[in-house]
Amino acid sequence: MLSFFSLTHAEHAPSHEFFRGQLVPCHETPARAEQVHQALQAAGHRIETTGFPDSRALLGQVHAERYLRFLQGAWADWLARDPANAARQPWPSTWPVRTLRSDLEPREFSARLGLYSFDNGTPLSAGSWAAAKAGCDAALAGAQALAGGARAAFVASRPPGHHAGPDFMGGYCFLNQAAVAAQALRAQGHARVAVLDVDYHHGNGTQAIFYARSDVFFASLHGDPSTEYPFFLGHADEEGEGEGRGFNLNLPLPAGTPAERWFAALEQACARLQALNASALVVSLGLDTFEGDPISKFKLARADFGRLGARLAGLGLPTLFVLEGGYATADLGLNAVAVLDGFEREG
Ligand code: OKP
Ligand code: ZN
Repeated sequence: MLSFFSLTHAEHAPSHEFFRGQLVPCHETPARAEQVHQALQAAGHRIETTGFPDSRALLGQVHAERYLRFLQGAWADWLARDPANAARQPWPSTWPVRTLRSDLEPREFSARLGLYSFDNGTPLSAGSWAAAKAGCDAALAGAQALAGGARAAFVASRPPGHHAGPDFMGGYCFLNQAAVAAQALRAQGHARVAVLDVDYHHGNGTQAIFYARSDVFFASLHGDPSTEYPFFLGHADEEGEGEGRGFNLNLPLPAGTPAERWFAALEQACARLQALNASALVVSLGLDTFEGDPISKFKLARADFGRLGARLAGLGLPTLFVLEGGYATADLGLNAVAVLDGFEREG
């Protein structure tokens, strides 16, 4: 399958994250993308690494301008506060939760970081903007490949994007690559685009971006947010609002869910997507549903990823896969290739 991979991902390389009460080495590492890149090459997939179009205009359609301005300048602002910050990671410390104002942008850097974050689990580094933006450019290149007649394409980007909402980062995500891809497909003339999110974690950012829209249907299979991250969105009663009512489908599943039950939920998502007549599909391809994932609790095996790819090919839609999570780094590339090979076998 034609794949799009920007080497710029490596510029996003923070060292530590907060995890279960401690600072630990980041789970979301450059090595993840390297593994995927190597596995794609070894399996003979064609990989484009340069010459991607600029997604900046599309970014302005899925993210707020003031958030984009903040994120693009964040590292320079952090250094301006103290040059020694080059060796430190910034963290938010104050968040504008209920009763506090989020219409104003404080001047203090850590306060702005809190304004534009929903967790303290999204470490920023010097190249975070560059890496996330390059991933969006790759997503646009992938969408253009579909417009050019490709049956499917894979965007092997990192950091992931599905937790990034209109004006916030979180869950290792800064810019929403899948949302950019969906928006690009809309601009190509697809009247309704489906985003199917199969990452272990609910794609709260993507849901938020499209929640009031009927032209982009969002469906997600994920760990039940009553116990699993991101906790505050992803419940079954979230069905969309206004024009978007009926165009959001959450299928939360308990931690520990085995493959058969997961595939039954996938059938529900596929049925809705077909009933709604989507003409193009973006798959937020999180591979942290793998049984060996260190931070997630579903039980998919490598062969299940092939089955997933084959099932999605059966929908018969132009399909863009966008990499999201997946932290069993040594298996990540093979799991990604299993999805793509399963798709090509069937499609
Ligand atoms: C990103 B993706 C919070 C630690 C929790 C959040 C997991 C983000 C997963 N201090 N980590 O959906 O794979
Ligand atoms: Zn995830």
